[in-house]
Amino acid sequence: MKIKRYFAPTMREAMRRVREEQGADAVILGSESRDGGIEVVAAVDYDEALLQQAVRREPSRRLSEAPLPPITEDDARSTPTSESRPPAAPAAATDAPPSRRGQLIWAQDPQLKRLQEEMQGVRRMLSETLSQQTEAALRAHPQRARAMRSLEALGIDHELARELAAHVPDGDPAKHRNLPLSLLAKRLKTANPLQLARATRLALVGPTGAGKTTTLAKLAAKAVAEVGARNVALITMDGHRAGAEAQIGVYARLLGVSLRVVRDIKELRAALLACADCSHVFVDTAGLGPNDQRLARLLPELARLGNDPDIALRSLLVLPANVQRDDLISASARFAPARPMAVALTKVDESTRLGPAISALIGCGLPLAWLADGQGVPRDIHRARAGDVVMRAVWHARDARQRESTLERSQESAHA
Ligand SMILES: Nc1nc2c(ncn2[C@@H]2O[C@H](COP(=O)(O)OP(=O)(O)OP(=O)(O)O)[C@@H](O)[C@H]2O)c(=O)[nH]1
Ligand SMILES: [Mg+2]
Repeated sequence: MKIKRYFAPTMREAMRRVREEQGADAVILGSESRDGGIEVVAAVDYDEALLQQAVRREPSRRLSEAPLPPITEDDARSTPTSESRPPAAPAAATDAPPSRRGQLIWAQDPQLKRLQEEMQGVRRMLSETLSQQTEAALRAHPQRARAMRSLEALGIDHELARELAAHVPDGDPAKHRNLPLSLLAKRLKTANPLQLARATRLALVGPTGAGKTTTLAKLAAKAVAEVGARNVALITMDGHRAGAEAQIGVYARLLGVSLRVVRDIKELRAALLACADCSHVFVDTAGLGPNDQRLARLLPELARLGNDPDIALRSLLVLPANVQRDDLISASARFAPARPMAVALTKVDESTRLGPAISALIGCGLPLAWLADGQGVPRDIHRARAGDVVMRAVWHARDARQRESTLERSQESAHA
């Protein structure tokens, strides 16, 4: 570990010097205001075991020697308070032999916890101040303010709307009228058609009732139209819930394709190998609640089947558009262990505003592959194109506004 002290007139300048000399991996061990400037102690090749060993030698100095997480640009703008300022790590730590035995659990140290909470408070305060400043700057700029309003009217998340509106330049407002929408379309990732076409072994995962089985039937019907029923097979992992097997059984019969029911990942693997002659295989998974341990076990196992070259199973995350952005974000995090290649957004027809779903997709970074807008199989499914999705969001918002004003008018006339 190399420890070095930096003295600069401001924290920002000190951080710049640390980064210049020690690079982005430098860990800030402490900072202190003195002699009209800031002293920062930073280390590279930092080994927590070395530091902990030194701490065990001098228990009374334990907290003060605790390392802080790397400081961000935002933190660098703050001046350390006397309470949140740990002094530098001891030079003795540098020559201690590495050891991990009897490791101190830093996160459980109550004083360190308090320090972390203070740091988070400062960070929150800084980011709020910055966002208020940015907001004020945006509001003072009529075109950006208009852009923000138009994005928020679609249901786009406030932060994202602000970020996009900041790119609207000065000048002729008529020229930039559609710019916010095209900026939004650019941010929305859509699935690569080639990758989608190559994903011929596809498992549909997603929250309960999201539309997995219906979407599977739609995709299978498309495949049947392309390659014929003999080359398409369905597998379901949802054999135990009442009516689940019957539901997919109806689709299999209507499409004239084979259906296998499997109980676990081992049987799924065998079934996929048994379908080697089929060019397209679709796997339906059971709707399991967020706290169901079977879901936690299943998802990484599906991802592992993707690594097996004989199987190459891919996952498609099915998410309903008619729920809140936060629900979609938490669902995408919950299903991340399956490593989904893309998203099928269902129930678009039931969603009054598409902005929350678009914001969630941009937030989670998964590409959008399909839009489903009804129960019709296979009619109500469409390949997602960013421009079309944004235009649909505009129509939905317009319809929602019209419905709201009709409702207001009818309420007014009822009161008259
Ligand atoms: N309006 C509308 N309804 C849909 C859409 N997709 C699915 N549904 C309906 O949503 C309900 C649930 O669909 P399923 O396909 O059974 O959902 P699932 O994810 O398989 O459900 P579980 O297996 O119970 O988790 C059914 O009534 C579907 O007809 C859609 O795009 N629009
Ligand atoms: Mg289902």
